[in-house]
Amino acid sequence: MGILNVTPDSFSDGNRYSTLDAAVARAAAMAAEGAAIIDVGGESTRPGAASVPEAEELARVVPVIEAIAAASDIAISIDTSKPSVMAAAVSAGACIVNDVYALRLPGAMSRAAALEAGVCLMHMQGEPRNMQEHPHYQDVVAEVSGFLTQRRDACVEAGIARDAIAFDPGLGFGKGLSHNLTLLHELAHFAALGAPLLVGVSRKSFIGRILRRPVEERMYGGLGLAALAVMHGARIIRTHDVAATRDAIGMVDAVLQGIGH
Ligand code: 7PJ
Repeated sequence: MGILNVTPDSFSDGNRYSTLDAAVARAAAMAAEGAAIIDVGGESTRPGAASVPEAEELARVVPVIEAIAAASDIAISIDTSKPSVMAAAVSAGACIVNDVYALRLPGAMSRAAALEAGVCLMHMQGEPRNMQEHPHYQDVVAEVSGFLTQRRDACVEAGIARDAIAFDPGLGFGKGLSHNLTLLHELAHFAALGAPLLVGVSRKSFIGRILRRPVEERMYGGLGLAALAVMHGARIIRTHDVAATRDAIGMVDAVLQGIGH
């Protein structure tokens, strides 16, 4: 899953048309590098980020999704928590709803069910504005997996197909360093919950804390974790660095598949 952030700061000059062109070109480049899914996001969920008004989020993501869908048949996911954005994105050509709130906002779950989209349920403690202030768990693996399976049960109850649901432990979302490392160490537990497991570590700050690297120097650390995640059963890796990630996980996959024997 290649990350396509469509926020004014992610493409240099902030002009809507050049931003659209740049976003579509970036999606095409990630597809050529071997992405299977393009994850389009118009609201930053980084720690401390403010929320974006609905009209602004729609204006950012809908034209980009329409343009990608017109140019290719790659799967498109929409990284949003707002029911209206989910609906507009699916109308524009997205087929997956990737929600860091796991469909907890009012109306989100029923909307996702009505859209018949795939959904990714991610765990987050708190909300982006304050989630890194005091992350706290008794047993992070049990609490995150309990949350995900409860959300899945609620989704199935709401009419979402069980096999349309993926899980994500939400690395960096209301987690301290030791929580992130524990979740990665215990990933096989999440893979065994019976939903495809999505993992996003690309450029995240806990990599920077361990390796003492600024954001632009975290790719190798992320590749190590992507390989670890696939080794322990992850099926989807969300990344900014598609070509490098494909090679890293391609080798892990070859070992797991026993290619060459
Ligand atoms: C994730 C995400 C993630 C899923 C972001 C960033 C912050 N969606 N959206 N999983 N992260 N499913 O890329 O650093 O880890 S935005």
